[in-house]
Amino acid sequence: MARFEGNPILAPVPEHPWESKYVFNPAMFELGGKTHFLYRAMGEDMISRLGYAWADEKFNVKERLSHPVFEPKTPQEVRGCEDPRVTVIDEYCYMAYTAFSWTPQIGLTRIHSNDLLSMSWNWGERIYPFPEVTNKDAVIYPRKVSGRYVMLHRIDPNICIAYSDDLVTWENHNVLATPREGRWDCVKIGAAGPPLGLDEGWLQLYHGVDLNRFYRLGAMLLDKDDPKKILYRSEDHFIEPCEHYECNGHVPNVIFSCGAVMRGNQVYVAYGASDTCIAMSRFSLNEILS
Ligand code: BMA
Repeated sequence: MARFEGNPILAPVPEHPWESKYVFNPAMFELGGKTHFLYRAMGEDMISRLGYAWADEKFNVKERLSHPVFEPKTPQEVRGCEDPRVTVIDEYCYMAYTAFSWTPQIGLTRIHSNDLLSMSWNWGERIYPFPEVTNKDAVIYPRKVSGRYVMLHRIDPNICIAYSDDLVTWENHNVLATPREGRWDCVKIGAAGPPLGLDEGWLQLYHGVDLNRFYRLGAMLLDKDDPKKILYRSEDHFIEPCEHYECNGHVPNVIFSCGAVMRGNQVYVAYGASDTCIAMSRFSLNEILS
C-alpha cells in the first residue's frame, strides 16, 4: 500500500475535550458523492466517542464537526463506543461498533442516509446481538449473499462468520479464519472493514497481530456466493507500521482500519495509526489480484 503524502489526515484537537488526546480507527464510506468518516475519539476522560468528518472526491477533508455524533448511552457501553464500521444498505447506514463496558461486545445501530447527509444524528435503537460474548471487529456485508445477510466478527483470536434474515438476529456462527503460526498474523486477526465486492469474490481486508503486538493489514478473497469459503489469503501483509506516526503514539506500532472505498482499480484505505491519528493509503486491485 502507498501512503498519502499529507498523512496524517486527521489529528486530535486539543481545544475539544472529547477528542483532545487521540482520534483513530475511522469507518470510511461513500454516500451522496462524499466520503464520510466516523472516527473513534478520546479526550481527558478516556471514554471513546465518535466524531465525524467528510471529504471530497480527492479525499481532502472539507468539514469536521466540533462535537461528537455518537456517545455511550447504555450500561453496555459505559466505557465507550469504539471502532465503528459502516455499511450502506438500501436507505440506511448500518453501524457495527465495539460497545465497551467491562468487556467489549458488538453494538449495532443504524441511521437513515438522509439524516447522515444532513448531519441530523438520529440514530436508531442500539442492539447487542451477542450478549455476554467478548467480541469485536464486526462488519456487515453490503448485500444479502445467497439469501441472507452476512456478518464477520471476532471472538479472540479468530474471525467468525454469522448470518441473518433481518440484520437483528444473527445465527449459524462459524469460525472463518484463524491466526497462522510464525507469521505476521499469528496472535489474532480481525476484519478491517466491510468487504469490497469484486467479480472475483469478496475482498476482505483484515488486521493481524504478531507476538510483538504489531498490527498490520492483509487480505482474504472470499467466495462470492459462499463467503465462508476462503479462496485466497495473502501470504504477506500489505502494510506495516514504519512511519513515525504509526510507530509512536498511544499504542505504538498499530495500523488498524475500519473502512476502505474502491474507485475503479484503486482501493483507498483509511486507518488509525498508533491509536493516535488517522492516515490514508491506497493500493491497486490489479496488482493484488494478479
Ligand atoms: C484493538 C482495539 C483497537 C485498537 C487496537 C490496538 O483491540 O482496541 O481500537 O486500535 O486494539 O490498540
